[in-house]
Amino acid sequence: MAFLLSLLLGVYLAPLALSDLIINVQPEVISPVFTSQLMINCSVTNNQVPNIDVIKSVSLSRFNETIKDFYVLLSLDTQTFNLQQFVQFRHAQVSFGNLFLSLTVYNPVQSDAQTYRCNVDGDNSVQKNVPMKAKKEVRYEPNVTALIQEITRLKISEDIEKCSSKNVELSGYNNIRSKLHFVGSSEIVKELIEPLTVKCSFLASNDRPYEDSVLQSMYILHGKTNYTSLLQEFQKTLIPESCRGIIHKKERVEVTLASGLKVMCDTKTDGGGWIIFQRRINGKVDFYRGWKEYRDGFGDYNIGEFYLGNENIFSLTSTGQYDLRIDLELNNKKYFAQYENFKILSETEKYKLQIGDYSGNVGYELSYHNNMFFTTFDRDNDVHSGTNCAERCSGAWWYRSCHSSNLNGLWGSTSFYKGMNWYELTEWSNSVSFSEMKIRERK
Ligand SMILES: [Ca+2]
Repeated sequence: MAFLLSLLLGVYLAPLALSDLIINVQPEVISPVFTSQLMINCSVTNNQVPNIDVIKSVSLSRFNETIKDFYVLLSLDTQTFNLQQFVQFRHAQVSFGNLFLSLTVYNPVQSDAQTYRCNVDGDNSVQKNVPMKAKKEVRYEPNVTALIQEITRLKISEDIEKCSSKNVELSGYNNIRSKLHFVGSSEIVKELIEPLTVKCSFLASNDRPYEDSVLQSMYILHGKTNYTSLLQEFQKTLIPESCRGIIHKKERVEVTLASGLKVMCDTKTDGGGWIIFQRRINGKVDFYRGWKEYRDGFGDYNIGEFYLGNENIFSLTSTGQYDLRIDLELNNKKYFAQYENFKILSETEKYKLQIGDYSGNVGYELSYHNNMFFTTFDRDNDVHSGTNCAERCSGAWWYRSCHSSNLNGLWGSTSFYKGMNWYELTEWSNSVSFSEMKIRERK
């Protein structure tokens, strides 16, 4: 039925379709940098034009500013197919056929940006040499911004299918100054004046070091998009979702995530990409605190000691699968424990700890605390009746009855049960001298 309908429509519409003289220019705007060719095409549709029965010639003219008139570039005698060329182009190609004429100018210059005109000349039953004209203007865009220059450089240096490994620095924008290290593939979808698209994987870095990031792909548009809005796009893309992909020469770097949460990333350990949520390196921050502070977080990135807050840890781990890594030091030796599938539940579930399989070299001293609630001196959620373990152990933890690890305990303490204990390493009467607890989303 649909076929029949379209057939009927086609038959019905065909006589209504207007035959015409058409002029096409591609592109309509030329620029010294991007335009490698300009094509002007004259054609007559359906082999006829109104009021002309016999077409005798098709010609192409161009406006000349000096004489303020059109002058003929090419003329085709449609009876003999004899083509006359009145102007010699340095780099151009002419093609013609049954009632069409086409001129392609390579590397057009500013003087090629003019109004072009197609002429058809012929006879009808009452009149001879009836003219018909169609005009189109080619405009010139000399304004090449710094960015477009960079794109051009990129375009020149690239390997059509592959992005070059050359570093490309976007200049002219003080806050960004991104360096693009292209490693992926690139595709220029449409060049010239059409929006230009470059698609690549690359590492971008800028003056705000924590926003260094690896980007998977990127689209650069120019033409109707102006410079500023393009760079805002840039900026937006540079805000990371997590510590994954943050590449930086500093091993610990503060990053504001897309969620607005400011975190410290471990960019080095086991390939980096870790969000650190607990860090103790110098004892300058008091970790003996209550429920609300452990919920919301405390400490200072500049001092280097902090707890990111249970609410934040819950938010982060409530979507996706995370590994937990604990890095410890004692007597200048480094140790680590790692757990798969780490998460903590919400506040209504008392930030219950959930961890999976252990690996590492310092013992699974957190396993004892699996499925325990978080306890602070002002919120006793442990299973030790008659005792608040946080109070007894001078910390805040997922205490059971009470602990085999106590990394929020007293800095440097050798008092039984109260220090930063990790039983296999310190037993209950010594403290580690460095602690970092960090999470990384599984790929
Ligand atoms: Ca208790």
